[in-house]
Amino acid sequence: MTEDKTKQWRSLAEKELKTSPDELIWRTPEGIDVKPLYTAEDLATVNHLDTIPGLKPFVRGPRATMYAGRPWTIRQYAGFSTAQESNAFYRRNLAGGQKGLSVAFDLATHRGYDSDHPRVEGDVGKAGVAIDSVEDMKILFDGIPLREMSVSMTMNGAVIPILASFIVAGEEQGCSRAELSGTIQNDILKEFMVRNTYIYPPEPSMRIVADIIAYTSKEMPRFNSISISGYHMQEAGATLVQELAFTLADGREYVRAALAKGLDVDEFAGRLSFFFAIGMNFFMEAAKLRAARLLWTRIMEEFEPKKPGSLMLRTHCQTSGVSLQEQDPYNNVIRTAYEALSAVLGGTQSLHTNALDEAIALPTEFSARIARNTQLILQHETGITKVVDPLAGSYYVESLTHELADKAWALIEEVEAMGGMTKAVAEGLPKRLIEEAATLRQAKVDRGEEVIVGVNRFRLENEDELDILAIDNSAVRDAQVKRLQEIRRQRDPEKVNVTLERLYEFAKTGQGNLLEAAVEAARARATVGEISDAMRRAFGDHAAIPEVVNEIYGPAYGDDPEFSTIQARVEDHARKSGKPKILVCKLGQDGHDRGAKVIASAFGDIGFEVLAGPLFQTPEEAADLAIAERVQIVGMSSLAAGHRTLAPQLVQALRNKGAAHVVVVVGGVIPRQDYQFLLDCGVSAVFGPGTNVLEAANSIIDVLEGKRRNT
Ligand code: MLC
Ligand code: 5AD
Repeated sequence: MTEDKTKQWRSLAEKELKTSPDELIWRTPEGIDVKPLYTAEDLATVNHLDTIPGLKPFVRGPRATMYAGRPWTIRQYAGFSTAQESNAFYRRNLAGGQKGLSVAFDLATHRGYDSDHPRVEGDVGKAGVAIDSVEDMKILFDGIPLREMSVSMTMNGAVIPILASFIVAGEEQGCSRAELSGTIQNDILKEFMVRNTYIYPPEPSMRIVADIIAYTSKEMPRFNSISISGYHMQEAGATLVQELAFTLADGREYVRAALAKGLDVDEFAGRLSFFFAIGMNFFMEAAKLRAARLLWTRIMEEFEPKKPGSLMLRTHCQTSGVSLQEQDPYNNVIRTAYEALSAVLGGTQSLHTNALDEAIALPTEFSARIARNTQLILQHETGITKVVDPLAGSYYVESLTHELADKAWALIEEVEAMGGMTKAVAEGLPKRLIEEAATLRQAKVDRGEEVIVGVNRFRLENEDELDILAIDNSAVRDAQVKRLQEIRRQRDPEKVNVTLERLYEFAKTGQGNLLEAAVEAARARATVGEISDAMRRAFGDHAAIPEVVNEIYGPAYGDDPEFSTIQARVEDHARKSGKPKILVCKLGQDGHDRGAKVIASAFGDIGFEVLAGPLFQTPEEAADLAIAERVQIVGMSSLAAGHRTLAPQLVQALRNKGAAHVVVVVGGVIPRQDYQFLLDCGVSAVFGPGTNVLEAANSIIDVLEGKRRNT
């Protein structure tokens, strides 16, 4: 468009609007100003336009033919209860058109505890499948030929015992490790930042990552050694620029760790893979994937690989969990469909579409089918697979691709100036930035500035109850404990000891490959917990210090009377009865702490005295802390379904210790079906998904002032 035409457009627009079209500019959380009109002029400085798919810098896709040659892999992340139940679920899903597997493990497994460990009582079989040994792993893949099926395993903390058990299960199924195809997440840096299923301190954890890359690059040529993940950053509240930048900076750090092992870059780079979230900002998400490929090529060129495949970013995507809501849950099908379309327009290699009951529970047979069908319909009915990168050349999308890449690159350089991602993580930079973004967003949602249909606008008067998947975790635990006892009875203890000692020596001395040693231990039927403990002895446990950002939530309200009213109420309460003090705690192995952090931060701004408890407490430990710190309220945040076990235990622990006066409230992913149960157990209020923070603060003051016993 010529300058003249642009001028003409501005004047037309002004006439329509009766104000400047600049008023329509949308400033996104990324700090990108999205204009109402893009033209060829916006592409003048964009230099990636003349590229083709399959060739560097791969903006248009890693493959020449993309979905026209082979559609993306429909790979639904799933796992719950026992290995038998998950296996049956997988088989039904595969029969229904799913193409690859993606295993979700329970949190006990993630954190390297066997199911009979006292710290994991509320977690066994809840957020994923319980796997204690090779025997469980064999059941998990019973009747699923591992030679043919590519299997992703989301595992980071206990990555050594899990990958070792998988390798042995493959062998015992008659599939050599060289034939195994799939992906192991093995991305520890983002665990320290946002996901929190780490076990060991950062340094030995980075060695584990490098040992796995070294082992798989030599022994398992079809296996992706890592899935460098931004997904959890976005889930924790990161902007797309932060997600992009920190993920790629993590990738660069892993490449350096592998090179430090003496590997040649071309030996392993082609098997690095990525994982991104796809949220509701439709075009920007597609542009993000295009920008990610562009930037990864730029980063990898520094290492001067010879193989083109070493420059290529291949990724899995998952539609956004946080974008889905408890309220009016069928809306989630629509959200997920748009997000899936965006992922596909961005050129993902593999995709998980979330189920409509995401905000409440794990998928049921029904919700999993609808989620899967969302992809099947995209692949088979829309014609979208027939053309490669159909958004190429769009003024808007190309411009966004360029701008996201620029902004992310600046942040990557910032990380580099700090000495790389391990240092940036140790100094807490990414975590802080992400938590600030999360808190800011919560304020925007609470104020209604960001619209969520069915939650802060167009809310239903009455909601129908949804059938959800309930897991009886004591039954799962009993079954697991039985099998553990059987394994311990049948195995050769001498062999177990010898292999575990060898692993310990490798861990202690820095010599040898940890995965190689763990494969021997797993073959001797050492359990996930025992293999993890052998390394714990050498490495120790990592304990993070909880920090809370402040002055983000309050200022986002400016002088909005809604905020000042509750602030004044809390002040008034403080004058009469002392400043209300709340312990925000996380119990069990549930490390999803975005909600807890946002609450801690917002409540601080509102006028509460806030104490953020450490992760992974037992109910007893939280009660002790509450008493020692003389809090009036304990707010338990639960996102991993442990609330039915852990909340009553917390109430009981406080009572046993003579602190029945301490008010317990529970927030997070709590199905409505469980509210009455929790209230009957002595919980004073329950705050489900979509709760407005100011309303929650108000109800807590109500409870303290005896005006209300529950919500
Ligand atoms: C692909 N192929 C083609 C082609 N497209 N061949 C010819 N023409 C085309 N157009 C080939 C590829 O080269 C490859 O072979 C094979 O087909 C498979 O394609 P792919 O693109 O590699 O797909 P896939 O095997 O599905 O691998 C995708 C991946 C991988 C590289 C992104 O890492 C993956 O599956 N990741 C999934 C991760 C995951 O499920 N994570 C869940 C996280 S949930 P070859 O021989 O080259 O391999 C989570 C939540 C939580 O984290 O917190 O708990
Ligand atoms: N089964 C299916 N989906 C799961 N998720 C987490 N655990 C499971 C599971 N066991 C999905 C949810 C969540 C994201 C991290 O992964 O969508 O938001």
